[in-house]
Amino acid sequence: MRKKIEKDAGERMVRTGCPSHNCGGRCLLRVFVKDGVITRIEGDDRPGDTLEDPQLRACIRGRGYRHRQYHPDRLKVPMKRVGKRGEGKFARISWDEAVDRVAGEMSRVKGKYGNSAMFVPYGTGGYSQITGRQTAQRLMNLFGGSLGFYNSYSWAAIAAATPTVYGTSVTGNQRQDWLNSKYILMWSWNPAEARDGTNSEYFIRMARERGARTVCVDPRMSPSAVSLADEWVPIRPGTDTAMMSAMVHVMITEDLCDREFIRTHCVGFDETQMPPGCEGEESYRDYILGTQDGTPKTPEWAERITGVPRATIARIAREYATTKPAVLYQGYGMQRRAYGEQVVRAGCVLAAITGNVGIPGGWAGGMALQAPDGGPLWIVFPTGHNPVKASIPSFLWSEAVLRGKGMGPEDGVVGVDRLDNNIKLIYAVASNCLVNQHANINRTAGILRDEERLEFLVVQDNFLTSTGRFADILLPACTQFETWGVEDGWKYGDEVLLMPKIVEPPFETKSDYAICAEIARKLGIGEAYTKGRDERGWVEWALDRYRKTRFPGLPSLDEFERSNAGVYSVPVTKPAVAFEDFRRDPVGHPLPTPSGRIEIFSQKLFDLKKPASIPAVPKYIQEWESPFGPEAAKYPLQAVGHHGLARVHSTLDNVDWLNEAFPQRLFINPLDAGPRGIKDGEAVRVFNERGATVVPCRLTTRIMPGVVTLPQGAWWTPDEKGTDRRGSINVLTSERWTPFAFGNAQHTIMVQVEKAKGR
Ligand SMILES: Nc1nc2c(c(=O)[nH]1)N[C@H]1C(S)=C(S)[C@@H](COP(=O)(O)OP(=O)(O)OC[C@H]3O[C@@H](n4cnc5c(=O)[nH]c(N)nc54)[C@H](O)[C@@H]3O)O[C@H]1N2
Ligand SMILES: Nc1nc2c(c(=O)[nH]1)N[C@H]1C(S)=C(S)[C@@H](COP(=O)(O)OP(=O)(O)OC[C@H]3O[C@@H](n4cnc5c(=O)[nH]c(N)nc54)[C@H](O)[C@@H]3O)O[C@H]1N2
Ligand code: SF4
Ligand SMILES: [Mo]
Repeated sequence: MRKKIEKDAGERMVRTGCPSHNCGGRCLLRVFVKDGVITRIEGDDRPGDTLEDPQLRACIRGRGYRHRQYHPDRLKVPMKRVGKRGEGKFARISWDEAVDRVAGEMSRVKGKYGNSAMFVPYGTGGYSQITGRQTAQRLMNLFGGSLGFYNSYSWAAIAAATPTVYGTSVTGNQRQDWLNSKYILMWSWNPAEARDGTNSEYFIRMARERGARTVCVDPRMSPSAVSLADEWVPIRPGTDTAMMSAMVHVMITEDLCDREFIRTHCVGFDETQMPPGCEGEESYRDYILGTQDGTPKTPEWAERITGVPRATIARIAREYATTKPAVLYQGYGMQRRAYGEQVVRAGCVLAAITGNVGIPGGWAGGMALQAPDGGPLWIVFPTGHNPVKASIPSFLWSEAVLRGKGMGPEDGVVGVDRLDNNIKLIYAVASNCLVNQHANINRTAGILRDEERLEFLVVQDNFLTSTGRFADILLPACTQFETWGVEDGWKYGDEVLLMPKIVEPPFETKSDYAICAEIARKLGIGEAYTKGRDERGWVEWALDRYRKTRFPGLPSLDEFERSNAGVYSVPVTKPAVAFEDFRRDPVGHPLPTPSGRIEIFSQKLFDLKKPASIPAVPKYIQEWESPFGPEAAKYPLQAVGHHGLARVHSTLDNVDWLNEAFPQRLFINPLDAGPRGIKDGEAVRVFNERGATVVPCRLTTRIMPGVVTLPQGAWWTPDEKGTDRRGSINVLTSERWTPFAFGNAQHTIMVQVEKAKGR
């Protein structure tokens, strides 16, 4: 059947990287085109699918992409706001007028306030190098710069906490090495649903076939728990550090730690190895045994907090400590939470004290960028130098709109002592992070509505998103099938995927690059912006870079295009193992930490003198919204907004196929639904003091009692009373950030659920 389609007269097939939009993967698609229209999308067909170089098999989102590509609601022409900001009323304008207006506002704001009043926010929709936010960042940088940001909505706590233990985030072995493992703890990790590198779930499956036992620790019986795990351990969200601490308690009392490795490779485990000047301070062992605080972190203690039976905790501790080599993989859900730094550090410490660091089949935990050099994610479209030195944590942009001037280190500001401006102009490209994906939508919408506070907002997207509704100028970007791009792996793998322009941009849409280049021309910096290159020219530039720095065998762009291979990959024959040298010779190959060793006790954190929120050893700290706090009286249920299969964040929420397969639902346990009189499929109202959403529910024992979940990313759709009608989790989430990383803690919230009145 497939062959027949391929042979259709006039039809051509193009292999390309999936547009993917920060979906956690990078897959190969075969796109069939007839008469300038995409008619069908299929997956990787490369022969010789091996463990060393597996096919990059597409998921339903990539395969169903046609219904995004040809969606009737695509933005077609430039528009300007005609109603009040946020009302969503727009009128068509010409490209000339749109470009004039954006360039004019950039010049005005620069003249009145200076460059530091402008901002290009976090936004991950365009991930093919020559698309997305970096095109606007280059424009800004050439125009004198804009307020910068650091960290991400994905990995803030894990990326900040991992180096406090290891001095680096490159703590991951290449994934083929999982096949050497005998025991894999998938902690808050769900690669069968929330992709974490194309093929991660495949390698886990292969490891199991070779005898590894796999355990999933997650409040949800996630698709990974169902399809990849031998055991599901439901855990109360935000309490993982308590379970990990109790596991250490078992290991200490039953003498299961790798004492020799601790002695030679770690600091701060016990009183014999405290950093100079900290000799009398609480060591990790002290914390676990309760020598100073009087609370031994026993499995009994942890059972009350985590809901995991003490016997299970003790058994998992024994299994992990004795079945070697073992992997404790940390997903990002557990760190997108209050005090998310602690669980990351605790997981790394477990790996260290069991001696699983630096050995084949082991795993150091934490951020786990791919050894030996951090893997992909390291060449991007050149945004150039940002002359504005100030930078804020990505999540704190709304604070910088409200009260930027004067914000300093206590708000995570780096590069300057204090910000000299509030944000006055935002240029959002491929970002729904101003509204939909940011926390506390009702609050954020209020901030954005104020036209005196934020003076100008330009949004560049494929659709009229909830962020777009607040735009003063809306610019229609074409999709990634309609321009040139290039991709590397998301986090793992050694591939380069070519994304040739497959069809023409429809209506008046243009590529992100072309739009920014026009604005640059208007501002008199057109030449500097393009350097004479078009989108294809920049792809050629990127391939040259990859060839020089990582992939000497990478073909030229012409060859690559002619071959229609779509992907260039380097087989992994000997998977790299992080910290191998350090393991062998800790003195000759010290870690880039202050002590050169694995820092179970961090003097750097100790010196911050915030022991209650940033302790020097990893500790369980009750979250600021918790079933154990007073807030639970009104809002007794913990709510998580997990990353579901149907979407990439808010992208693809409007695709009918995906909606049909995975309708937006609140997942709730029958034990919580029953007393509330809620039946399966009924509409429920989920609310707290920040907002409310009405959405149908799914009763399921695949989520533990006391916890509900609503897949993140549904488009905020408020009714006339302000109640969201689509199940958008961020009407409920909090803008409060984590203490050390200044990261988003969007998974930490308490809510109440009731039967919806009326419809
Ligand atoms: N299908 C799909 N895949 C994606 C994405 C997508 O939008 N859709 N997004 C991609 C991106 S950008 C990212 S950053 C990653 C995100 O990847 P993650 O952040 O790892 O994804 P989450 O779904 O937030 O969390 C993973 C799991 O942790 C569980 N969890 C939540 N809180 C806790 C907790 O306190 N303890 C424990 N033990 N488990 C907890 C959730 O139930 C979930 O099953 O995914 C990538 N992959
Ligand atoms: N409650 C809660 N909130 C979360 C999370 C969570 O777990 N829970 N996860 C967080 C995480 S990990 C992330 S990464 C963020 C993601 O947040 P965002 O980076 O904002 O991602 P999306 O919501 O997918 O929005 C991307 C936008 O880019 C547009 N787009 C796609 N391709 C292109 C293109 O080529 N050009 C242009 N101009 N536009 C394009 C899409 O239409 C879409 O509107 O969300 C965060 N928000
Ligand atoms: S995992 Fe991502 S890159 Fe792969 S097909 Fe799905 S959406 Fe595309
Ligand atoms: Mo993310």
